[in-house]
Amino acid sequence: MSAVVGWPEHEAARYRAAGYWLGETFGELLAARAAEHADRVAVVGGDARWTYRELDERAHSLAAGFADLGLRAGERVVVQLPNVPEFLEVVFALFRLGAVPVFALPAHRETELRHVIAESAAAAVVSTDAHEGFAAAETVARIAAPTVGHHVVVPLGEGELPPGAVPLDRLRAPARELPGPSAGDLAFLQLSGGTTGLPKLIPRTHDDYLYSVRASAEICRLSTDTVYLVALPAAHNFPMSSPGYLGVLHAGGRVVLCPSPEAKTALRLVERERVTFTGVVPPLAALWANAAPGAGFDLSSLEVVQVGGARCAPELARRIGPALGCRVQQVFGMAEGLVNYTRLDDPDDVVENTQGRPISADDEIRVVDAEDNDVPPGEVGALLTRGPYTIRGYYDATRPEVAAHNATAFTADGFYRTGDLVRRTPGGDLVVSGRVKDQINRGGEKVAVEEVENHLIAHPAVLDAAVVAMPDRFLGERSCAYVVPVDTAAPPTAAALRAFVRGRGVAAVTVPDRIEVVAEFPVTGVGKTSKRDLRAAVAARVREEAR
Ligand code: OOB
Repeated sequence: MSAVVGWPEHEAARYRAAGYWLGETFGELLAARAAEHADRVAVVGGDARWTYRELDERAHSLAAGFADLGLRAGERVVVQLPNVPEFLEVVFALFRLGAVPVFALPAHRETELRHVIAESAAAAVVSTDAHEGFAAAETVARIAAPTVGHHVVVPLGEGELPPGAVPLDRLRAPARELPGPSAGDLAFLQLSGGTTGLPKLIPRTHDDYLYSVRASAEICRLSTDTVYLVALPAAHNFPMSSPGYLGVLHAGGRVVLCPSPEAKTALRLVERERVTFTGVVPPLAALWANAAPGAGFDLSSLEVVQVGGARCAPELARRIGPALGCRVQQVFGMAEGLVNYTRLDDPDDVVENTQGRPISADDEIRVVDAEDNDVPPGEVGALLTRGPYTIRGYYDATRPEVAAHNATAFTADGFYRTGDLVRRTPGGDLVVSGRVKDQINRGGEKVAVEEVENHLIAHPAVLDAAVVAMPDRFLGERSCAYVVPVDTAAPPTAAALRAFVRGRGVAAVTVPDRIEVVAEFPVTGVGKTSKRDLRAAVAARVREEAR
């Protein structure tokens, strides 16, 4: 067993023969684009505007610097950077060297950083001095495991440099030829996006990932005219490759890094840079759609706004287009691989009510029951998938606990158990209806969480709703709905919301047992609503009240 579980050779051969795996590395891709589009602007961020040539030269120079530091191909490097241009420079330098970035999110703190450093046995960490009030460099210096030989810092002027840390600028060296990786090698480790528990490491190769990037760029019709706003953290799979900034660089377009996803900051950049394309999570889409009409920004350049990463209620999907003056595309993906898109020429009904269909004709999809038998067409079941860019195992499979997890997270014939409940429409589109274990068991009566959320979001005063289980002495669990109002100054009352849901002619179990109106939801690193935190919050409230 090796650290990375690869595809069986006959499947790999099939993916090469089909033209999915082209044998190209990230470094080669950037070099090719730099040759084609040398003087076009590739990256805009902060005060920087780098052309393709500049980005390529910076990556070459930094790759030499990392090599001089003693970093070698195959070694893992935890990278925790916010949306600054140096993110791209660092990552492409590591790709070029064949060192393996491990993408921590800017929102990660000591617990998560410790975890990813240990799980990846990182040889180096690239961090900021400090960001978002988090003393990143100091924390890294304190927790760095014995394996971590190097700490490189991108100073944002917000904190101190610990002794031994090397500022990025000191690393740059004259560019030189480096052996570099092969396309079949491990390119990076992405983190799983669960809303429960610590992230797992997802090994992606140049070959498999670049296939998803090229195919996504085509589905999304990217071109040299595309101006893409990276509104979500650049370390996340969605803005990275669906089609993300890698898709945009592949197409020769322009990447604009947004320092914060907050509506004013993002929409101002859309106006200033004439952004054409971006991707957001549903809570952000709701905030932008709400803010845009009154904000006075010229959003006329905007062609497509993607929404994905978590379930987008049909009501929200309907609102985004008119509010932002753009087309909407739903994206249902996972860092483990499979990505589904509604297509840009799909009818409104499909765009609003489904999460689209896979990238590839060779993405195998199964919808199964608890015994792994296929459910009848159109019925809800657990989604299993296998294909040319979906992993066959988490990293590092030589470790017994990872191998044990792999044995349950994948079927014996290599399908990844996504944990998502879906149904397939006659047109072949997937509709995500929840997580395998995400239902409330109200004394035996099952409450479909997403159904309750849909009813609440249909109320005109509700911006977003998240329903979780709360412990109950009699029933085991009851439902608690957290609601964010459109106008925090004039929130709807719990009684009004309950009456509204009841008025929609639903079973009594569908009416939330408890409703909490809050200004905003706790979020995960990428901005998905953290149901784990909501569950913990209501459980604490219930305990308090019982005393
Ligand atoms: C994306 O990737 P991850 O790894 O952060 O999270 C994957 C999980 C999926 O298994 C699913 O549970 C959920 O996030 N999810 C969605 C969704 N998109 C992701 N659930 C419902 N509707 C959607 N549209 O989140 C990700 C990766 C690439 C592209 C887009 C999202």
